[in-house]
Amino acid sequence: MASIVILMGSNSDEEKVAPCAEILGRLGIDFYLTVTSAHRTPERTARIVAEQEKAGAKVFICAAGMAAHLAGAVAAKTVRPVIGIPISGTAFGGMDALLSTVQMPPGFPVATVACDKAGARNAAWMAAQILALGDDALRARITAERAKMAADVEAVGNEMLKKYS
Ligand code: RP5
Repeated sequence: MASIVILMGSNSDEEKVAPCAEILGRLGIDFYLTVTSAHRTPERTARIVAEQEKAGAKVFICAAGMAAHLAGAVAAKTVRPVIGIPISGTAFGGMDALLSTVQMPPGFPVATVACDKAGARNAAWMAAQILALGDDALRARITAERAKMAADVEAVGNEMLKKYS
């Protein structure tokens, strides 16, 4: 059973979504990852949401570019939290996907993160934090990862001090 479902609109999104999977793996969280499109395969999208919700999925993460309706289409089919990652790569530099993902009608929220890899990373952290509401061991792992990030900043800060003093 996968706690998290990661969906992307096309395999052309894979490289930008990969950091999401990498972080969930590092945190020891099971995930289900596949390609499905709000427009090209609407029935497949609805079927995956129903099947994965039945199998125990708790959070859906959806990445799409252009007229990015995948997260919204998933939000229409579940009351589980849906996190949206807008993917850039068009003449509009991701603004099209950002607005398509974030501008949901009231009652059907999509928690929208930044575009591309930065957003993919935060989608993983946000999903993990949601799961950690009911999982103390996971919360401890997230806290430990934050301590590592703080130590890394401390280390590079000290390097800079040495370099410029
Ligand atoms: C979106 O259209 C996908 O999420 C992708 O970002 C974009 C282009 O898809 P491809 O034409 O590369 O398959 O639906």
